[in-house]
Amino acid sequence: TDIRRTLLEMFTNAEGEYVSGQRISDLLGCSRTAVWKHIEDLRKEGYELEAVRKKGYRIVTKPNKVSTNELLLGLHTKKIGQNLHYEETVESTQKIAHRLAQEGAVEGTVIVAEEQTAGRGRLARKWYSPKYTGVWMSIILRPAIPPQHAPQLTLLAAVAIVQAIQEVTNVLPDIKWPNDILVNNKKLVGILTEMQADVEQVHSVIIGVGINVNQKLEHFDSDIQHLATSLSIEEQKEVNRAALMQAIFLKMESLYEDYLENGFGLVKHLWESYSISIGKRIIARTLKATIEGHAKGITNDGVLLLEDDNGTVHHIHSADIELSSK
Ligand code: BTX
Repeated sequence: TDIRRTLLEMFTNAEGEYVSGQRISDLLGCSRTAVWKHIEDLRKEGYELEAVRKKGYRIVTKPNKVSTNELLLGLHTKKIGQNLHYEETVESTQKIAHRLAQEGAVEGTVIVAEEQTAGRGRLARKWYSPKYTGVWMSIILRPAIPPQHAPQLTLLAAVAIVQAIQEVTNVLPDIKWPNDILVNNKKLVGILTEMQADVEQVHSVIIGVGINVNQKLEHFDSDIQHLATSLSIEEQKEVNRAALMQAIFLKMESLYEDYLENGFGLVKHLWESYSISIGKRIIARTLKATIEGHAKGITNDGVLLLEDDNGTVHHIHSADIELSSK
């Protein structure tokens, strides 16, 4: 696989021009026959390679996949994304992440799939994850923090994703507490943070990220068509999923390093700056009650502070919120 990566790097640098078989075999230090075999392997992975006598090989199209090769090529993180588990079809990447975390997977391990057949949201809701159209991944972190701080990592992930989207596309998303990323009030991203912990200490935090990237409106199931959107709907062109994921890994790693060193301050500040709900009048529906009032901000634990009309400040740990029309 190292050889294959070098080969891909070579073709990528050639930017669609031919690379001669001789040059490849010199650079890889293997025979022309071995080169041909590696080319065949790449073809099996979905790369379309053209071979022309006396000119050599050139890459015509890359597969529309977020395979390990695509993700590792040019990835400049230290940890996040460096250990990758790639699958075509899974029930849920969260499920695999839980198992791998238990088995001792290193920090920064990412599980990515082209499709999820039982992708999940919060409270046992469903997350639609159709094939080749989105980013469906779970990231394993192992911060030495108490369990009640784990929600901070949801907010950290949200900030990293917004920044990455702004870098890779022209879309300017908003964050809705606690875990939604919206464009024009439609859901673009869902984040689901789960953890393995005892009372005092987190063992692992598993951040599940679902991003609608290249779906067209008609790809969405009818029950979410009115409330969902994708990057390509907003951009009106296809977006490279691997490039987006790489940008997320980079942003996330730098925020995470700062978080471990200096605490939640920077993430909190950035998160509040991207949030559409803070400073507004909102309605929060918790499992027990519906509360309307002014969203004052978030605490250091990522808890939403909601002041009702009697001046009572409620600490909201989990709820669905919407902007109030009053
Ligand atoms: P949530 O509970 O906030 O949102 C779930 C709700 O969002 C659903 O009830 C539905 O209304 C709507 N919805 C479902 N699918 C989509 C979609 N593709 N786009 C927009 N809206 C949708 C959000 O939960 C957390 C989702 C995390 C998903 C990731 S994907 C990788 C990882 N694996 C896994 O099983 N879950 C996470």
